[in-house]
Amino acid sequence: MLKGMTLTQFLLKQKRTSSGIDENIIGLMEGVATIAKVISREVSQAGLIDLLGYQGDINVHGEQVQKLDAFANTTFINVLGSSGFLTGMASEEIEDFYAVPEGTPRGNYLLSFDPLDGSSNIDVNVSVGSIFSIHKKISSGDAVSVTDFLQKGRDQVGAGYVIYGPSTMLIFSLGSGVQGFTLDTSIGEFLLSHENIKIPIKGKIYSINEGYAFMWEERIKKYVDGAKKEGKTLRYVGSLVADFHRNLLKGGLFLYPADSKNPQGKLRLLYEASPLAFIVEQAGGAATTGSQPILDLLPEKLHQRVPLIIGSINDVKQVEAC
Ligand code: AHM
Ligand code: MG
Repeated sequence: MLKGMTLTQFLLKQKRTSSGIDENIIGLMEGVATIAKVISREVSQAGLIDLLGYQGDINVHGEQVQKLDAFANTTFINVLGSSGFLTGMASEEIEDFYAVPEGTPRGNYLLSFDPLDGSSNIDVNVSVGSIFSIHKKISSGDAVSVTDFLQKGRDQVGAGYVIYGPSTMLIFSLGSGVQGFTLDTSIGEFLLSHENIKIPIKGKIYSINEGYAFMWEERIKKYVDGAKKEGKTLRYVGSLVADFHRNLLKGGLFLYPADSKNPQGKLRLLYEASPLAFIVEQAGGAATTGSQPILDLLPEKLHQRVPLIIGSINDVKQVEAC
């Protein structure tokens, strides 16, 4: 029973027992935790202070006001960009990848991230999240290249997300189970609250934007009709991390399939689908495009979109059977 451990204590313990965890991964995860605390602080004050303006607005101090997703993106780069653990970063908010400049300490890892997913929900005080994925650099030489980022999800060294909800939680896996830490704001520490998370093999919840039903392919219609007949409940926040997190703990299925408007799907492979697929498989669930496991896809470009069907293993199988 490790509950109550700080993140640092937990990572040091994992390092003693798992050969894949080195000081750089510990430093990287500590960096992610710092980023989570900074973004959490800003998000929690979003309704109070003038943070909701668009980029280009000027606040009362005469300073440029950043949208929160731009703020979150900058926080990732400021905290980890010169940490010495990374050679490059790829973000949903940046067109090209960020290469750690020459002369700045570099490490052997790459971080792909969505700094603030679901940010359209912030204005109405609905939970949002950050999602991240860690790979090892594979190209030779010092410079990072785009192929370093275009690795299969299965080759992730680790992945996770932060949910900014009633409490802030950091959920991650370094390849041996999924752990959940909750931020105790009174001491500023993430404490282990959800040890070795397992997703129920079958859930009662399905999560999909049913407004798009007229654009779905037949098998999605068939699955959703079946789910209703089985008496399942529809829960859809419209904020991926919130929808995924609920289903991870309670069991269920999240679907953002390809449809006639988005034939590639909407969600991004590198920063959304792949890290959550890593988490769900580590928790005993599954993630598919509908025809292939998400983790087996070899990305072709940084901002590639993908259909995503993710959650309890029997529910994923049920869609595949359609
Ligand atoms: P974003 O990356 O622009 O924030 O969009 C991703 C969000 C997810 O959080 C959510 O699952 C999805 O978009 C909801 O899309 P829709 O409004 O089409 O249902
Ligand atoms: Mg996103």
